[in-house]
Amino acid sequence: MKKLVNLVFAVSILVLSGTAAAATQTVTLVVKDMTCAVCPITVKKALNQVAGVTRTEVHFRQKEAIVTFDSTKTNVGALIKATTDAGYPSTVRPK
Ligand SMILES: [Cu+2]
Repeated sequence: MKKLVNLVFAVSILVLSGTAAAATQTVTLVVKDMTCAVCPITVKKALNQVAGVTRTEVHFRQKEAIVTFDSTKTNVGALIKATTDAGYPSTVRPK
C-alpha cells in the first residue's frame, strides 16, 4: 500500500510539473523605437510590472525584448500594451 501511495505521489508531481512547464511561454518583441541606452531600462521595467512575467531580457542593438511569462496569468497582448503604454510600441517577432 505504501508503494502505491508513493507511486501516486510521484505521478502527481510529474503531472503538476508538466502543467507548470506548459504555462511558461517565451516571446520576442521587436521594439523599434529604442533609440538610446536608457530606453531598454524603461521597456524592461514596463514589462516586469505585468503580473505573470517571470523574465525579461532587452537587447538594445537588436531592438528586441525577450519575455518569459506564465500564460495562465498574462498574454502577448498585455505585454505589447505594457511597452506601448511606456512609449514603445512593439510587435511580435515571427519565429
Ligand atoms: Cu532612450
